[in-house]
Amino acid sequence: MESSHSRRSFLSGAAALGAGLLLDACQRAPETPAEGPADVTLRIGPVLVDIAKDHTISTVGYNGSVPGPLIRLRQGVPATIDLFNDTDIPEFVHWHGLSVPANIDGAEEEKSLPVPAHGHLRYQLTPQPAGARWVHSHVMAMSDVNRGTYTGQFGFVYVEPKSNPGQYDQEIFLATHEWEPFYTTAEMEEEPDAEQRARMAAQKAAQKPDDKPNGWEIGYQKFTINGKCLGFGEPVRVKPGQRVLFHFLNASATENIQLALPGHMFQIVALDGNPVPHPQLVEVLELGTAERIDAVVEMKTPGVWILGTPMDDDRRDGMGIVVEYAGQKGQPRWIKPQKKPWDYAAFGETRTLPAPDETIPLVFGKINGGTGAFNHWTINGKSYDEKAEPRVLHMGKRYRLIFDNQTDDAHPVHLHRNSFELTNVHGNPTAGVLKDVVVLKGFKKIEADFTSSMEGLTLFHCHQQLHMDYGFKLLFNVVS
Ligand SMILES: [Cu+2]
Repeated sequence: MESSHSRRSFLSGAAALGAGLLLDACQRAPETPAEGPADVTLRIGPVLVDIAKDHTISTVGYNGSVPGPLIRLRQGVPATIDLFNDTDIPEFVHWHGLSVPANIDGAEEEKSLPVPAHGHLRYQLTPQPAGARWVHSHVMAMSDVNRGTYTGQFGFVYVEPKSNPGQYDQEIFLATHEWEPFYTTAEMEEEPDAEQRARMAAQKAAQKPDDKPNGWEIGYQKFTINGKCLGFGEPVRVKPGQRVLFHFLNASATENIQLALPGHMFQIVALDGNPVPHPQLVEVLELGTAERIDAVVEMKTPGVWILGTPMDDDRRDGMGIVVEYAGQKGQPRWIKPQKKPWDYAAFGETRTLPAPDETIPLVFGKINGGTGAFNHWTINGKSYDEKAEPRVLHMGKRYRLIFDNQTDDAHPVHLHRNSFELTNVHGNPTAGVLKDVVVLKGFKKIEADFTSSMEGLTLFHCHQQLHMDYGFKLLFNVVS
């Protein structure tokens, strides 16, 4: 799925379609023919992925490939979507980062239409906003690490803007994913800063003797970019002097990652598909689960390089891809990058934002599961309860979400069907950075504003699958 400026053939009919088609959820048996060809067809089914030499993963994917096909849509141009499910379980196909009605957003909590087991679902979708979006399974996995985002059900959705600046010579889509998950008691924590250390010590001091220890975490055996371990797939082929636009997607179920390309800097132009006010040059990218980064790299250090994670073990287990300049040979090189904290606010601007109409504090908590069990997660003291009434929000009102992480874990939190504007990151005011996922590191606070222009159920949750499955969800209902 690397590159291609041309649109895929299955989209050729998109422009010709009128906007008059209504939602048509046939949900009939697959043998019932759909009327007219669809612009996008996704078939959910078993797939074998050759991730390395003599190493094949058996999973579920879209259209027999992992990642699924690159879906190019045009901003504001309605597209007919056909979803087929060749598996034995109902699926939800979530359009991540797109503003679509709740019934086609692909989340059970929002009462979206499922793709029935061995069934079919057809509807029309108007792609908004432009930029790097993606599609993935949104089923709960709970203790079954062969479901939901642990599988190969993910793919890029690129919504082409009405006008494209196109300041690049080559466009490359790269999606990371991990395989062969296992339960572990090891916590993968970054080195804490002074504030985090103090908060951890205070939390430890407040522990009672009968408090349970940390429950299960997830580890992985294999790491891939575009379904291949480092060195197994085709390299990214570049020429000296080229400007290459990389679209990165962290399609992990649970991991927040870093990526670097020795000898090169990333000019970050968009976060979660949205252009940033202040593009910055960075050496190391940081992507929480479900985040996207668009970055331009000037190819001016000829050689054969590893674009990969700075985590030596994970890179050895596959997290990387070779970048090869034309005419260059030899072993791909890796140089450890400098450590520098990731700062969303570096891409923002200083501008006074309108005061919100309402402020919504969201305090994240953890209830340790204990040995051999799962931790539970809370928002404002409560785990998700499907019987609880959703919190009512009003269309057109500006809401300020105050994410307050009172745990030592990092949480990539996601709001469905909307983008939010970061207004404060770790105490520093900012503006202009629009995202749909933001990572709350241990004990950190971030504020973000959003104004919903669409009514209906809107899910907020941690994108770490294990956290989402065990309570880290909250449902809003936007009314006019
Ligand atoms: Cu989380």
